Amino acid sequence: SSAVGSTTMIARLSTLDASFDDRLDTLLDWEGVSDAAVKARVDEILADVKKRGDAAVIEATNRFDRLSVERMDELRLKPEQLKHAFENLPAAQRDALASAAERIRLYHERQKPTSWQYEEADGTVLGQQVTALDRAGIYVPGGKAAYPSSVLMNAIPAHVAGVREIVMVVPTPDGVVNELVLAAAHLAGVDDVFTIGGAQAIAAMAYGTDTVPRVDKIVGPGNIYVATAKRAVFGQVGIDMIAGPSEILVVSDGQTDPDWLAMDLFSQAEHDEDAQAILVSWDREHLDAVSASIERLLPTLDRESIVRESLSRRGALVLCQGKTEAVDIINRIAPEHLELSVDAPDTWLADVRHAGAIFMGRYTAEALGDYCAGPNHVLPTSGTARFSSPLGVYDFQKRSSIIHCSREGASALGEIASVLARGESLTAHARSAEYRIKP
Ligand code: HSO
Ligand code: ZN
Repeated sequence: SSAVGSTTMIARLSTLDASFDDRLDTLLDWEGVSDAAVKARVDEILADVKKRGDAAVIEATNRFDRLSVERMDELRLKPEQLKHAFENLPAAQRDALASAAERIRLYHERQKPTSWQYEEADGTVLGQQVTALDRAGIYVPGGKAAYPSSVLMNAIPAHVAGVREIVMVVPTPDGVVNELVLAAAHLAGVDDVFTIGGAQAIAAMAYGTDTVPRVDKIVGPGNIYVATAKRAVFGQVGIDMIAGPSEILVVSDGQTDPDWLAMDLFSQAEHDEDAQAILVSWDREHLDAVSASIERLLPTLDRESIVRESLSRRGALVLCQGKTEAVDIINRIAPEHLELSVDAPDTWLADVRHAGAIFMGRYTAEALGDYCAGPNHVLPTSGTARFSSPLGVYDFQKRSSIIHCSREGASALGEIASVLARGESLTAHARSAEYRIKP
């Protein structure tokens, strides 16, 4: 490899190295959040909120967020406050947020599944009816990880799905409110906002208190306390997923500007030190060029130290032998975000089996999808794209089966059911079915 490449702190891998598989596995290895001490503390908070409701929520909030409130209505925002936050944004922010919201809404409208029915020859009708959840709860982290874009991405699909009531919780440590988050909540159709966070907020939404309504599903990212609490209440309520650190895999054919690719890698790496950014190409000189761009651009970044840490811990520039190997790597990683920075990316699509979101061609920076292209940015991480999908309208709906037998149909099914029921020695089933058999 070149001299330029060797000065980079980002790992250089080649599929020809004997150690390639092991090194890639080590890079990908991510231990999900679980910590016995955290679990014990979270269980305590959950039990306290379950037992004492609002009083426990108020106490925990005062303690963790350094507040001194006495009543729950001090921790509740009115719809007018959300509207006010939106209207008072600088015009550029307001317009950008509104166009992002509109595009996200349009995209998710397409996802609405339809109810369906079909009729058999004897008049029996079978089908499926789709209904929305009554109440969804959206967790929004406080502090530096409070992304207004994530408010849109979590709440808009719920709204489009037809959820009757969308509750949002967002902690305000030291009483600091994030106006952009409130503005996004206004645009996304959030009904009720409570300024609470942590395990106490998850407990309040899962069990309900005198003030906080009990929800049917909780979505949204949070710290280890929030993730642990979500895991613990799962079953009582639905949850979306337990997200791992953000990841991007870029595949380049060598024809994209190396500076663009370096910045695409940075854009994920700047989320946090555990984020993962990997570039794969079969063009060695191109990898050298991207490596040089990384070195040159790194000192210009606002979040340089986070990016450096992320790239040196979990980043890699991978030299492969061609398209087939690149596709193998994609499907093995099952990345949250995949950029296909190649000519004719459409010809790759059929081979990509596992990826949360696929960004096609040189112009489609992941950042465009993170904010405003339309698709959701809540995506399966840590290889879970093998079995799960982006957050969407379907996460806020459920399906009921419909069976409507005609006289004839019931008779025909009665014959079958009777035999099967007797085989299971469930004779009340059998007799119930037999009553419907026409003499
Ligand atoms: N890339 C993040 C989403 C996000 N980016 C929010 C910027 N703001 C999800 O992986
Ligand atoms: Zn991002």
